[in-house]
Amino acid sequence: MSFKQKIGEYIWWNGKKVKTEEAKIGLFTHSLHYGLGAFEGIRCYKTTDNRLAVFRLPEHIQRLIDSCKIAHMNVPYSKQELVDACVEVVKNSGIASGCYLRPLVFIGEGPLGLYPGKNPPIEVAIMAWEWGSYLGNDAKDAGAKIKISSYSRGHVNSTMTKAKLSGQYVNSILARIEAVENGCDEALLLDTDGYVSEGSGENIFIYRKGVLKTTPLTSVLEGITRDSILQIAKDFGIEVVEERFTRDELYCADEVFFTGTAAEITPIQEIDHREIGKPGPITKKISQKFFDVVQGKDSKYSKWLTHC
Ligand code: PPE
Repeated sequence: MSFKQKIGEYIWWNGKKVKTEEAKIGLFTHSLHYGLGAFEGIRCYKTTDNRLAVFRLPEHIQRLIDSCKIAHMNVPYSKQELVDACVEVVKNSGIASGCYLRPLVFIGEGPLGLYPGKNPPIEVAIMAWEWGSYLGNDAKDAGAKIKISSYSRGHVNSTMTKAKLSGQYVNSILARIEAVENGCDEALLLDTDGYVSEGSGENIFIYRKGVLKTTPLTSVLEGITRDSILQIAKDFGIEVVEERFTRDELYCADEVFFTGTAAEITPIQEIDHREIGKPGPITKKISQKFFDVVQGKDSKYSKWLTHC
């Protein structure tokens, strides 16, 4: 394996501590062929008191369990066991500066064919690695350049929006490739009715006429960062609404930003060659608070941190 980022030394695999470089799967792994698998992305931060804390860990594990239920995958571990396993992976990772955790539930080796059978072999692995700025440092500081994708977010009867399923990310990957090959940092997908949906791996917020707006949950992943930002904004007394909006409203917004575990808060400076501008005051205020919260600087939100 050759990675640019630092990879955690051990993974957790079906209840066991395994050296990352020794963890291998076979070519008959069902999920590798058909994409029925579920995953999470969770960040662990170094806090001001020099400890490590995982951000909203129980909420991420609950979403993983929900994803697996939607996908007919019976996870043979309890929520608490998976929470404990994530903490163990952080401790065994050898990464002291904070890391990204990737729990993955998939169907292991067995007979191929679309019907996975009544009791397919369910595998659970949790990996860790260091993940810097998702869309690059320039995008994080000055703002990302994005484009509306020619690909739509799947219809709600084809994309299970409450599930973070591996196969659903083909749509995101195609959109991301298209955006990058057109000189942008990220894609923004519309839903099948033509309304703004989400980025390939992020939820979106706009600030316009004194109101902070994000899309309703119908066509998007129920982002945990999205939920955190809604709570932080409400606590600041900012008016927030969750409603559908169109791409032209986006062009006219005063501020636009993405939220996501990997993307954290990424300001957006340009959409389809229309300038939004440098990160604005609301984006900065919310972003500052978010980074204070994840580093344990604001005790009001300490319930969101699981110390390792
Ligand atoms: N929408 C999508 C499609 C999505 O993949 C993510 C997370 C979000 C919204 C934001 O959700 P949350 O992380 O709970 O705030 N995308 C994950 C995977 C990124 C990847 O490239 O891999 C992530 O940010 O961890």
